[in-house]
Amino acid sequence: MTAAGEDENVLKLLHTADWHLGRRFRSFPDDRKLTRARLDALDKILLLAEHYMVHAVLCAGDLFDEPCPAAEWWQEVATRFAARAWKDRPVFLLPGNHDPCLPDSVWAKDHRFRRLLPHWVHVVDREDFEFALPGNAVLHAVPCMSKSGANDPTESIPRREAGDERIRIGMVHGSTIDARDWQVHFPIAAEAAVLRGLDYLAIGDTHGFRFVPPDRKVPPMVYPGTPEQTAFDERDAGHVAVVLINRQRRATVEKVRVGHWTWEEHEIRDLRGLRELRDRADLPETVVRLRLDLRLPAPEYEEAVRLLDDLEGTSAKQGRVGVLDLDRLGLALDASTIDAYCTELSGVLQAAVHKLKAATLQPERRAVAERALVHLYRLSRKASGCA
Ligand SMILES: [Mn+2]
Repeated sequence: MTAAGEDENVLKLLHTADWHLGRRFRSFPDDRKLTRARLDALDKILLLAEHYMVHAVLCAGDLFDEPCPAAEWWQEVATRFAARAWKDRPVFLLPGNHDPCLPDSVWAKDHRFRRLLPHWVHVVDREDFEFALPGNAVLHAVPCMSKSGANDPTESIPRREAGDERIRIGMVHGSTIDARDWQVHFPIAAEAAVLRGLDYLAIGDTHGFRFVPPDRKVPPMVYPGTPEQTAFDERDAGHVAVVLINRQRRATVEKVRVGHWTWEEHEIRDLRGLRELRDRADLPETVVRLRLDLRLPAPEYEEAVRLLDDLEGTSAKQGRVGVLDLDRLGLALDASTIDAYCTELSGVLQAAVHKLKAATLQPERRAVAERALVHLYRLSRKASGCA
């Protein structure tokens, strides 16, 4: 039996990080969809905060991709905050290593961004930042003041004093010891939450949702990861953490999906794989890197080209994939059987087929020769009346 009210949550937080607003994705032909999606994620986060009726929103750094982002980014952020009629739900914005609190940065006290923010949005612009939260709780947050550093930011958080029964929340940005990324900036000790006497430590930097260390859930040290994935190698990106803390100061963490885009890499080695990919219903919300290792006889080659056009789109029609990084060079014509498909051509053109077939064996001429053979194949099909 638990005493009445023991399990009641007295503090609810939404913890997010690594928005990377303004980031470009130049390897994609239409990268603006991904760039804009980052602001849409902010809207979803704010709606989620209302849905869960959290007491505060913690934004643990790298909110902008650089310390001096273009005006369109900070103006939009300010507009989106100002659109919420929040009074008793403070938001805390922490500068990270991508967007450190430099004198000329967006976080500077005299920057227009600061003046556009509603009064309940607080920029953590000093190392001894402290803020009282409901439920007899306190937030200690430590910003990045430079792009790199060797100090553990949690060392700036005071340890729990004897007799201090408050819920203590920390927020920092940096790498933890077990981070896969070994170019470590602002290293954070895996035991920091225990050492500082924190009941929850909100961290930012790593883009996948993660507990640190993975097997310790109390007190939790959490990376929510980026709300909208930024690269193919990120695991478990696209979330925020909703944190519920009860009277006994015990925090439970719920991982909540907010990301719109799913990122996938595919290496296709047969036509069936390409057909299956084309027929998937979730492609509009998917970022696909597609590599091909296909050598096909003329009819299948033609089908593969049609499938790739469906996926990528043409001038006349929208592609099925939301954002596609496609390298068609991995699609090759198997020219060994081409004669059998070119029987309707005139003698002159059949001679051309033979010459081109030989040319496909020379690496530097292969691509051009294959394209020409495909044209001749189409001609032959037309002549046979089945085009
Ligand atoms: Mn970072």
